[in-house]
Order: sequence, then C-alpha cells, then structure tokens
Amino acid sequence: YGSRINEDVYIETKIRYSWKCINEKCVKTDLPATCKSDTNNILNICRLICGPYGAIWPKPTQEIKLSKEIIPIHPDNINFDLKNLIKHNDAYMADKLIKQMSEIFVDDVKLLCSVNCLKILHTELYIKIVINSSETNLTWDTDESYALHVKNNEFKIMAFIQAKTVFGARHGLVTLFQLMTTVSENNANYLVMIKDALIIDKPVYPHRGLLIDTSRHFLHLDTIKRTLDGMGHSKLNVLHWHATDSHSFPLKLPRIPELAKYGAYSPEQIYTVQDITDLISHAKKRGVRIIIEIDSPSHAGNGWQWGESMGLGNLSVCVNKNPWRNYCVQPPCGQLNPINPNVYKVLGLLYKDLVNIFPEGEIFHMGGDEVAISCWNSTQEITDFMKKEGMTRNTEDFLELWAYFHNKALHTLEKILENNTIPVILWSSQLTFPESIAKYLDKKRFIIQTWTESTENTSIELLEQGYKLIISTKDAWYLDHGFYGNTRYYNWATVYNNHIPEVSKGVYGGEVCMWGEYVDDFALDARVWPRAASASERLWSDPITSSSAALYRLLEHRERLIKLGIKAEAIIPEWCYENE
Ligand code: CP6
Repeated sequence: YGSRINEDVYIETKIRYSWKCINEKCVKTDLPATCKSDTNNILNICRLICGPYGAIWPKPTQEIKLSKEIIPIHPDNINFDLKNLIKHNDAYMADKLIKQMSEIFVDDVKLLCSVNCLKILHTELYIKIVINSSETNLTWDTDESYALHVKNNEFKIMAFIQAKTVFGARHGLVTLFQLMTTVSENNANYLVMIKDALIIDKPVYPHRGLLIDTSRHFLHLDTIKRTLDGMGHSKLNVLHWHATDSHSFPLKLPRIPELAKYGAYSPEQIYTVQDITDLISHAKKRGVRIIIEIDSPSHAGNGWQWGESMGLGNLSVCVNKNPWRNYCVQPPCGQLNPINPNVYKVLGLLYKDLVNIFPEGEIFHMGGDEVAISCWNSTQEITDFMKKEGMTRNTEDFLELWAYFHNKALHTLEKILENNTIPVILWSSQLTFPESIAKYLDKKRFIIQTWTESTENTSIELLEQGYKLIISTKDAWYLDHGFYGNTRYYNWATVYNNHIPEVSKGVYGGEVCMWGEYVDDFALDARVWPRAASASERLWSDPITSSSAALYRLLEHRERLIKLGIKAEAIIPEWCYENE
C-alpha cells in the first residue's frame, strides 16, 4: 500500500493524515495551516470537515455543501419532530418505522460517545422529517432519495430531512450521523457536528447487496444483526442470505422440520421462524431487505436424506458418492432429484413457509449454480427416466432436465403466491450461457446473478438479450477470493474500481459475496468490513474518481464502523497516521 498516490489524493489526504507514501515508504509531513487554524483539535475535527465530501460514505450524488464550522451537541439532547411526517391516512406503518429508525439513530449517536461525552456547552439538535409515501416494503422501485438541510440558529441546530419514502429518510439520518464525530480536549470528550450543510442524494443502483453464507458455518443472530448494522450505515440495502447448502440446512420450518432435523450442524445451530422474522425486522429498520436463497438443485445434500424412510423416494442424489470430486465441488455432494415429483411437493412446503415469513412480494433466490451433470448421469433412476423419455443423455438433454427443474420449482412458488409474474434470481451457470439461455429460461421470470470473471463478456451478452442482472464478478466482488482463507491479491480497491454495466441496460446492481467456508462469528467482521463498504460506494455513487481518492473517507468510515461495534480490518499501517 502507499505507492503511487497522485497529487490530487495527496491534497485530500494530507490534511488529516499528514503523510505521503512513495514506493512503499511513508514520510510524515506537516499539517497544513488551514487545519491548524480551526481549533486545537486539529486531527479529530479535520477528519470531519476536510475534503469536499467530509467523512460521508458513500459520497452523495446530487449536491453537497458542507461548512467548515463545527458545534458541540449531546446525544441526550436530540429531539425529533415527526408531527407532520406524512399526510396519508394509511401511514401507521410508515410512522412506526420512522420512529424506530429515529430511536436507532439516537442509540448510534450514543455509541459515538463510547467514553462519556461532556454535556456542558452543547446545543440541541432538532430533527424534522417529512416524507410523502406510506410505502414500507423496500423493492427495486423504492425511491431512496433524500435531501438533508442542516442550519443553526442561536438556540438549536435544525436538521431537516425530506424524502419520498421512509427508506430515503433513513438515508438522510445516516448522512446526518456522518456529519458527527467526537473530539477530545483536556481528557474530556465532546460530540461535535458540522453546523451548516446541504446534501441532495440518491443511489445510482437500486440493488446494493452483501451475501452471507450460513451453511458452511452457522452464524449467530447477533453476528447477522451486526452485519446488518454495518450495511445500514453504508447504505447497502440487500442482504442476500445464502441460507442453505449441501453442508448444513439450518432453517427450522414448521411445515417441513425434517430439513433442519437432518441438516443442521446441531439442534442449537438453527434459525426458527421467530429468528428469521426478527432478522427481517432488524434489517428493515436499517433500510435493508433480506433476499433468501435456498440453493437448488445442486448444493443440496444434508437435510434431504429422509425421503426414502418417509416413502418419498430419493429427494437428493449423490450424497454418498465416492470419490466426491467426480460429482460435486465440495463434500458431501447432493443434488435434488428432478424426476421425483415429491421433490416439488417438499419445495412447495418450504416455499409456503418462506412466503409466510417474508414480506409480501419479496423476491426469492433459487440458486441454480454448479450443477454437476456427472451426478445425474450416474444415477440410474434418472438415466432410466431419460431413456424412457427418449433422451440420449447428451449435455443438451441434461440442460433440458435442469431447466425443467427450475421452471417447475418456479411454478410451484407461483401457485403458492397465486401470482404468475413473480421473478426469481438464479446464479449464472452452464444453463445461462448467453448462446443458449433463451432456449431454457424466460427473461421475464429469471433474473441472473453473474459471477463470471471480469474478463468474460457474459454479463454484457445477457443484457443484450434483455435479461435483468445482478453483478457479482468473481475476481472483484468475492470477499473470500484467493479462497481458502487467503485474501492475498485482494483489497477494497479491487471492488471499488470494478465497473459494472449501467442500470439503463438492465442491471439492478451488484453484491459482494462473503462465502462462509472460512468465516464464522469471530472472523466475519474483518473479512466483510470495510471491503463491503467499497461496494456500497461503487453501487450508490458510481464514482468516477480512483479508489485512492476515496481512501481518506474510507478510513473515517472504518473508524465509524468500529465505534458501532464492528471489528473491521485495518486499511493502512498505523505508522501512516500522524500522531500528535
Ligand atoms: N458456494 C456456492 C460457493 C460458490 C458458489 N456457490 C463459490 C464458487 C467459487 C468461488 C467462491 C464461491 N462457495 N453455493 C458459486 C456461486 Cl471462488
């Protein structure tokens, strides 16, 4: 780190971090006079006000004006005016949600004062919020824009947040939070904030996601909630919950408890309906929706073993095949049996439970990745069926069978929803090759999440055919990359600099993926943060500047995440910071 910092970056960073790094060597330089003249608390205050975007992450897209002056405030004296929040008769839910978001805001401000903040000499912060839609479900169509206006008079600081929806208003609160910091003087802490500000902001992409994986390692509710907190503060709005895989099935569902009974690592390592509901609600208050993935037909082994004993036949095949390498990518193998009608009955019960738990209209992810044709091709029940149907067992026939599975699974879901138009998300795969996808999958019903290499044209070609996409380019957006715990050639700048196709071409957005083989409750934070935040700026702001120009703000954002209780990884060596 630290080589080739251009002149621009130097100007942005030297104010707070008075060092200059050339060829891996960092040299400390003097603090510039502009910072010194503001106050004695040079370091802390400059963190907040130096640079055109202050310490705001991700950077606003429309308009931003920040004054250079700060004023002390206190968490005990923050008051909300929600009286004329919204002029709707059916606004009860929106009203309640905004109240909860406001409470979280104050709690978070208290966390900024990790050591007590001095109460003397502070000014009241008075926040007024106005919205004009009663919408409380976050979708790709939700208007997340907001305007934040901070002004002070003799008696108080007024923050006025105007937005279309509660989700826009919450973004306004997050930005307001980022106008604050703590400073210390004579062993006392003060909470301060920028005195005057005008910010008009909205995201470029509507889908700004993070994938977590609870099958390779079980993650406790607290870990997932902490992750959601970090997402809310980074304006990421989709938690893609890769809930199940071949290794464990932790969802304990009322209609089909067998899946967790046979598939959870232990009876304690499960998510109950109550747990899932709790997570959805925790997420919503942080402006995040949860999209759950039940990976299928591949990546489904443990949890599906009980079919035979219940007279339902083989639900998942190849679970005990040897050597496993010939039939899947990780042991134990397991691929749903597409010709067993009971598979769709079980999926029906599973989807029914999920539809009941998740908000109305929420999208589901059906997986669809890494099907091993060799598995189905070595299962006599399946090959007999294919012979009977006059199939020759060439690759195309297997793709036909695979597509049959997804279409039938989607049909099963649609019957439950009594709605024929719900789309589902599938991973890119052999089935979604641009040259053949149209033969198998309807572009109105299947949204593709591409995880191909950035050198491949897959995404562009799928867009040209009219498919809607979510981008998770493997060599840029996989947080486990390097794989097997190795993050070697991978850093936040890789995500930040990776451009993705435009929204206008049919891209909803992107996701960074935290596959779980080598992360558990103790390792997750540092592997996810602050790198996931680099994705949030890529997706919110679509920045045209380099990642090194953003470094200064990311360093601040990382410190903010730490104060919120997230054990984010360090970005630069400590010797690069100026210590007074
Ligand atoms: N699990 C599942 C995984 C991966 C995928 N699906 C994966 C593949 C390659 C890399 C990282 C993760 N662990 N179910 C691919 C979508 Cl490098």
